[in-house]
Amino acid sequence: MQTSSRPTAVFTLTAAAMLVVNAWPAHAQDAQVVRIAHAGPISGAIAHIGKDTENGVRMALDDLNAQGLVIGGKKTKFELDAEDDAGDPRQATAVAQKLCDSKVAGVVGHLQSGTTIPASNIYNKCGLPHITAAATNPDVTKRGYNTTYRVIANDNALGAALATYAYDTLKIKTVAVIDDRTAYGQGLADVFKATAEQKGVKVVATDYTNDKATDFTAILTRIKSQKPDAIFYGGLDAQAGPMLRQMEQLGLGNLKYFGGDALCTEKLAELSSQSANIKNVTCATGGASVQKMQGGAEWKKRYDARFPGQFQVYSPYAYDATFVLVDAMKRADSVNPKVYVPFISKTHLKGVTANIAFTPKGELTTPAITLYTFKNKVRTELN
Ligand code: ABU
Repeated sequence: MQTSSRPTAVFTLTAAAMLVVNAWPAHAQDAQVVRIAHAGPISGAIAHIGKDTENGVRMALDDLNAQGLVIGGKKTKFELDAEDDAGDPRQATAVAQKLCDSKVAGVVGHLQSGTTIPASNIYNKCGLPHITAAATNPDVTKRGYNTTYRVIANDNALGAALATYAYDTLKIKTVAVIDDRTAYGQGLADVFKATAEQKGVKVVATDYTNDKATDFTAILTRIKSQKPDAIFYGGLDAQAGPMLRQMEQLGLGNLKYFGGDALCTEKLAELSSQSANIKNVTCATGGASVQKMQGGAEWKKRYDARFPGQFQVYSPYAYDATFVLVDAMKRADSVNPKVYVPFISKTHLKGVTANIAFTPKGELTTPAITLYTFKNKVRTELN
């Protein structure tokens, strides 16, 4: 507001109130608070993964606030709006609507494919951009919404890399495939199966569970009779942990075990009750290992100091996703989604995880994959 428009000596009640507002120091009038949301499961069986991802956003907002950014001529302070979708598609759409209505400036989320896909329709309708740091089903970006982006490799890359390693390196000839019937688990299992079969691996059994199950003895007993070399599991660490333990108990501790990023967590050994079977795991994540990320080692040191023992997988991607949103705001010189959304597709950002640029559909232009196993019960990079 221009100084010349300030009232000076008019003593009606309205004018007096205006005087108070306009008497604020100029720098305070030029400040704005911008809310960025994280949406993911902060309760339930994979709350540890959701919390890690939320931590990434929190750390990014602290770092951005330390920069004292001025956007649209206003000193900008970012605040986190932390939302729990409990890993439930219906709760996720309710969260998405709430974030649209409350006019946050952008969203990092959701974490799971089954929550991200329905939520993305709502964000697109209200023009609110969201960037997932974790949901890997290819369908997340299939509709080509200009409000949906992903900063991690998708399941086409993860499933194919795992099947190729199983056949080419570990010489697996037969495999049993289990999935949890989620958009992620089923989709990843389908890609693994298709690539494995193409290579000549025989799929001797397919079976299903769900993302709440804890007892897999019936499935594993059925699979045992087929004598596979390996099991592929499309699902989360909350199921993979007990499954690995039960495999050992049923005499299947000699089988190789494959899975994607959602079971490739620091917590898998603990969830398997420290099963010796964890050494048979090969899992894949959709990016470089944190030690090999361009800013990873220094970033991880800061993360561990701030959130001791909480690192799982996705926090560096969530950190970068937050920076992608704010980088677009800076280039647009606006925190209004309607103004800055078109700038996201033109991102060229040197992130912690990688140099980030997007395809027209909102996927990374150069996604990477890393394979891991567990040595001495610690997640250890293979390639
Ligand atoms: N990418 C693993 C996280 C779970 C999901 O995509 O559903």
